[in-house]
Formats: sequence, structure tokens, C-alpha cells
Amino acid sequence: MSPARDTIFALSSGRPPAAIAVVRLSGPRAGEALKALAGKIPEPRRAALARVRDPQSGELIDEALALWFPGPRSETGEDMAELQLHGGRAVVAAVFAALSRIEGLRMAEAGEFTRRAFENGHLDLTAVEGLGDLIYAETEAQRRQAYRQLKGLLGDRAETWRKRLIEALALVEARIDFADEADVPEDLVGPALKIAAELAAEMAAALAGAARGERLRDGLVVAIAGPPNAGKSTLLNRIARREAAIVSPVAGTTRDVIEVHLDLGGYPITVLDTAGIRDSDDPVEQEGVRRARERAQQADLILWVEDAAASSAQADAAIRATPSWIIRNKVDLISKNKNEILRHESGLSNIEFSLSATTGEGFEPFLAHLARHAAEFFGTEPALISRERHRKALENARQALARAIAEGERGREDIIAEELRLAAQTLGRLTGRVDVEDILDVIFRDFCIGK
Ligand SMILES: Nc1nc2c(ncn2[C@@H]2O[C@H](COP(=O)(O)OP(=O)(O)OP(=O)(O)O)[C@@H](O)[C@H]2O)c(=O)[nH]1
Ligand SMILES: [Mg+2]
Repeated sequence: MSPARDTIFALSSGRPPAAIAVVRLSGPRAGEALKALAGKIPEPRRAALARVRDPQSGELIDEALALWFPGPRSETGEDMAELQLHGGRAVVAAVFAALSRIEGLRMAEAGEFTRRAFENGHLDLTAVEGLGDLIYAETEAQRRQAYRQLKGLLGDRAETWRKRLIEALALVEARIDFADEADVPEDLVGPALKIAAELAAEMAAALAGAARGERLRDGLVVAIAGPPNAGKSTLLNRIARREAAIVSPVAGTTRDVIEVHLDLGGYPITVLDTAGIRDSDDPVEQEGVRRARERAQQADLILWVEDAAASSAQADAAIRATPSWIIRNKVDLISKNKNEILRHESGLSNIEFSLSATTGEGFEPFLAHLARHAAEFFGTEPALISRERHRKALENARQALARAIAEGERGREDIIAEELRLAAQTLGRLTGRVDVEDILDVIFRDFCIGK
């Protein structure tokens, strides 16, 4: 850390006007600035009531709670100060103006507090990512996963793996360096490869849950598809509990894909409404159908909606490849009797629901099933891997271990050592221990100012 480092400040709470505005400072001059504005430095980590004044004019700005967190036992590892002001725009503006006039102080950039915490070793990179996810978490499942990530779910595991790898590497290097000496045991490479095999298996297990973890950040994608006029948009609106899509008796109403994000039983779900699939001469509708097919194919689940009264339309070949449920809509239009028969005829091969998107009949059991499906998809245990960056790093490390193992006990020791070193380095990059300048900007770019 350079001694000439700027002291940064920012509004860490939400946009004013609000009940309270939290202004934080971090850096070598945080204490001096706090004294200049609040007139005193409170006891460490104890809130104290303070009159906040403009140090130049002496004018009273506001009354606030002041806190003092001397480094290194602070969030960033530097001296930190915090003012909890009344959350008015003019209050914040006046405090910012006063702070800006103090030499060595400047406004923080997005994520700069967290970046300092990382640089001072208070958080590893996976924890930084977890913190970012926690701020953006919208559902319980996302919050749970983000919090566990912040607390080292992956970071601690990666660090344990890296340490064991270094032990394995030390064995192979001992074998290389002291090969000719009599008191070095013959078999050092065997135990090293045994460690490598154990680690590779643990990494493979973590990778198996990757899709689930990465999906949790975006949501399970459910596409509503089917023939025109079947009531797809009506179903979307009922799931979303608002008029998200236009409904009309004209076949071919929906053209663009409409996306709705919702929290279903604590799990994030993205529901897509798509254009009714049919052959059309209208180029706009053709494009809508093309988009419908494309998005449906990429979805995790398709709800294939049909008009229960109409003769059954067959799902597209392309779409049939994706797991799908059949929704027989508009059951309000057919007699109970017919409904029973339809149910019977449909057989057991597919999950089917008969419902009315208009009246809501049969809708609750369907929604409950969808919520259960999401719960099963995501599972209750947070996945170790929640990003592509994690997945790629673990995949690379696992492959390096596989190459070391393939080289075998009779193989070249220098190659084995090189692969183990590579795997350890990859894990070091994952947690940010080594050589990560290039990825830092990408990670901190997504942060808000004041965090
Ligand atoms: N009686 C009855 N009518 C329904 C039901 N669901 C939808 N409708 C009607 O069916 C018509 C078409 O509904 P939409 O939701 O626009 O159908 P869509 O599948 O989105 O149609 P496109 O976007 O053209 O492909 C509208 O007049 C709806 O009011 C239902 O459950 N019962
Ligand atoms: Mg529609």
C-alpha cells in the first residue's frame, strides 16, 4: 500500500431522499476528515452523536451519528469513518462539498472500498463476487448462495485444494532435486499423484453442480410456447400477476419475446412469452416465430400451451428436445365430462395440466408444481460454483491434474511437477492470490459506488 494513497468517500446507502444517508470514508486521512467535520473522533467502533460542520465556514450542516473504525481492523483494512446523516439531497451535497475541499480526499469509484478490502487481504476474489451477488440478490435462494460465497464457500475450498497441491508438488520436486541421494525415499511421485487424483475427483464433483449455481444467478428459464391464440399471453399474465403481455382474440398477437422475472417460492424464474408457432407469410410474424423457436430451445423448461377444445397440435420437433409440460388451456370452455376424458386420453408419458388462464381454474396446482420443479432444479445446498469464471478455472485445474495423472508414476517427473504447478496457479487465480490484475477491472466494474 502506497503512503500517498487517496482517502476516498462515497454515499454507501441508497439514493436520497431517504431517512438516513450513510457516508463512508476510507484511507489515511479518514480520521483527520472525520475530526474536521464532526469535531471529534469517537471511540473505535462506537456510535457517537456529532454536530457536522463545514470546516471552512463553520456552518452547521446536520446532526449525525459518527463512527470510527481504525485500520487494519476495518472492512477495507484502512482507517475508516462513517457518518449517518439525515438522508436529504442537500445534506449529502453539503457534506460532499466539505469533504472534497480537504486535501487528499476524493470521491470513490464503483467498488473501490471492496477493492481495497481485497488488496489488503480482507476478502478473496470469490468473496468479492459473493458480495456483489448479495447486493443484487432478489430471491431467498440467491441470497443464500451469495452469502455462502461471501463467507468462503468456494474460496476456502480452493485454498485448501491449493495447499494440498503444493504439498504434492513439494514431493515431486524433492524427488527431482535429490534423486541421487541415498536417503530420499524412492516413491515420492506415487503419493503426489494420489493427492492429485483425490483433488481431481473433488473438483469434478464441484463442477457437476456448476450449471445449477450459474443458473441461480440468472433464474430458471421457462418458455411458454404453442400454437397461436392458445392463451399463452394470458397464462404469462396470470403467472406474473400483471398485464405484462397483450392478449387479444386475433391469432398472431405476440411477436417479440416478452420476459418476466419472478420469485417463485424463493427461487428466481424467468418466464418467456413467445409468438404462436405457425406458418405465416407476414415477415414480422415469421421473425416472431423464429425467435419463439430459438428461445424455447434454449429454455430449461417449455410450457406447451394448447386450446383444450381444439384438436391437439403437435409440438415442433426442435422444441420437443427440451423438457416440456403440456398445458391444456381454456378448460372453462369445455364441459367437465370432456375434460375428464381428455385427461384420460393424454396418458402418463408427459406432465400435463388442464387449466383456464382466464378463470384461474386448475392454475394453483400447476403453479405449485412449477415451484417444486424450481426447488428440485436448484436443490437446497448452495452450489460451490456460481460463475463461468469459477467453472473455467476449476475445469483448467482438473485438466492439468488429469494430465499429471496420465503421465503416471513412471512418467517424466518434470512434466508432472509442471502440471501440478499449473493447477495450483489456476486455483490461485480463482481466489485472486496470484497474478489477477487483468480480471480485477472486470469484477469490480459491476459494483456500485460506495461499496
Ligand atoms: N375462455 C377462455 N379464453 C381464454 C383463455 N385463455 C385465453 N383466452 C382467450 O384467448 C384469446 C387469445 O389469448 P392470448 O393469451 O392472446 O393467446 P396467445 O396464445 O398469446 O396468442 P398469440 O400471441 O396470438 O399466439 C384471447 O381472447 C383470450 O382472452 C381461457 O383460459 N379461457
Ligand atoms: Mg400472445
